[in-house]
Amino acid sequence: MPCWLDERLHTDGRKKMIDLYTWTTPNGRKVSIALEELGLAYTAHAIDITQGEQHKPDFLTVSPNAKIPAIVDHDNQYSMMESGAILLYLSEKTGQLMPTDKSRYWQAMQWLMWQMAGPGPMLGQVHHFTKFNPDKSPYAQARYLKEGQRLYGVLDRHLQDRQFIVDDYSMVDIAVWPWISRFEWQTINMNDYPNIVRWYTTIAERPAVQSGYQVPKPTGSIPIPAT
Ligand SMILES: N[C@@H](CCC(=O)N[C@@H](CS)C(=O)NCC(=O)O)C(=O)O
Repeated sequence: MPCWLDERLHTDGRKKMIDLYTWTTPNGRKVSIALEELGLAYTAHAIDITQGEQHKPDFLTVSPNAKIPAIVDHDNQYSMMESGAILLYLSEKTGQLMPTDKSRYWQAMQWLMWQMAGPGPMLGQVHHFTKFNPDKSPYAQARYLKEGQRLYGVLDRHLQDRQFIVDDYSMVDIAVWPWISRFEWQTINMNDYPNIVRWYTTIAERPAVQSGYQVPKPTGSIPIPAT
């Protein structure tokens, strides 16, 4: 059973260690997938960002920037926003999913920062200008799609001779993967990125990814490119 589907309390009455505040988006799924991979018991709270719930005062005490995801760890009362920081925190807490070798660690950090500064915000703009903008803006649509395609190209070349982004499967793959899972919204032709398809479909088969993808509510199966 996925960790988040359990009752809020353990059978002995203890409160679960981590509260996760999230929605069915790439940044939210990074953290639910990481929690599933690590097997940490958590309670998922849906913050429906389409209804403005991210602006409610209670949520702002956990996430002052009014965005999901955020966590509270009842082990130490840490409260954190920003998905990259949360992934690094969970890795340090458990000693898993980041390289231990120093040079590999910094390689991983480099690609994590790339995700946070590149695919995250840029593909987010692609979603808005190609899918949601009711007025259509050819300039904005072309600008962000071109940058999105460029970032796909960077990742595809990097994966040419690697199974995962840095050595073994890590927080870096977990950070990038949910953004690629929106390739249909992004109107990306996955046939142009065969190394990404191989990497993406391998990760999509992981049970923890399949569970974490459906948090905080089921949204249908993971999109798989028809190549
Ligand atoms: N840099 C932040 C970005 C978080 C973010 O943009 N979250 C989006 C959902 S993916 C959100 O909460 N949007 C609501 C809003 O902008 O009002 C992170 O990685 O956690």
